[in-house]
Amino acid sequence: MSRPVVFSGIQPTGAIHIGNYFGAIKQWVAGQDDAENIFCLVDMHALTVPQEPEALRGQILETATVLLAAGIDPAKSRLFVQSHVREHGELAWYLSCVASMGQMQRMTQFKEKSESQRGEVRVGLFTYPILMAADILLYRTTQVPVGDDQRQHIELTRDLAQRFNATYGEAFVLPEPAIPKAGARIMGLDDPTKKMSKSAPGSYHAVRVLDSPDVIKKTVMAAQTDSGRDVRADPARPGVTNLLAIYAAATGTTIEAAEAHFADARGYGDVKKELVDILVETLRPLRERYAELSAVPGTVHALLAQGARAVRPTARDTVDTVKRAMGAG
Ligand code: AQP
Repeated sequence: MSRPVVFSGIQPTGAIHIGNYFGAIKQWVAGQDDAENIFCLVDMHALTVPQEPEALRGQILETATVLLAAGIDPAKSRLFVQSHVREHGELAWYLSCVASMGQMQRMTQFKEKSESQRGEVRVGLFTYPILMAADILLYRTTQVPVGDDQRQHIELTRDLAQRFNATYGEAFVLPEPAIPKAGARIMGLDDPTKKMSKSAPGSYHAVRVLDSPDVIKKTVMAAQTDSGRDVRADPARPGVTNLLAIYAAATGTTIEAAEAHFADARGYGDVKKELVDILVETLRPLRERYAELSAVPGTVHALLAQGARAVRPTARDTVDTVKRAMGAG
């Protein structure tokens, strides 16, 4: 039996926060021995909304360094930048000649994302799911860990692969969506009704994984909670529920265990203080490793180049198969 091939992407759209870390990166690091893992910094996806070029370049390097510092091991997994492997864009074109407008117009995330765009909406935002399908299909991926918001895109990927295989002959493996193991959904600290997000404004919105202990303290102590004292998870009290979720994620326990732990707390202040200490200690090794990696210029770029070289033959082979099957070239 060959090992599963797992493709995961992350957008270099801002500083990595504890939502990305507990919800995704920690799981990615832990699963490196279970599958053939491909981790892709999807910079071309980031460009579907306006980006400042210098900032984007910096964020690509920072995100890659954070992933390595968090424990993504280039000896076990592939880590590379999407735009370094030109087959992503190439396959996206061929797939866009298979996808129908009707199919694309049914993508609900486009409707949501385009509404939040001030000014004009780019065509790339509309065709984004085709590029995502290309990312996945290039590597004969068998599993894609995704949250609910991405399910429809995996369905589209499967539909495109099926349609292609039926029309032109077997070229693609059909991927399955995989529910990430206990991936906590962390909410914004300034507004616990909204998902913690890299691109959300406000310095008190998120704890970023590279924040200093001092900044972590300020951010957590300022977290929005209600006026109660009872430390219990409750949909009517999203602030304290979020603090408990972060505590559970950081300590590797459940929300119920977190509630039991804080049963004698004198109020939310106690929870916040303990959470500060735990987050500072949990993130300390990552911060230290980040500083080590950054101290040797060129290290991360070299690892990213190595990752791109390692995945490229498979990507090229897939695109050549597709071109041949369609009669191009
Ligand atoms: N708040 C969150 N809680 C748990 N998991 C989260 N992830 C993101 N936010 C949370 C997970 O992190 C991985 C990488 O995310 P992404 O860069 O592909 O896109 P995203 O979900 O759009 O992340 P952000 O932080 O919200 O970025 P922006 O602001 O650019 O949209 C994914 O596995 C995601 O589930």
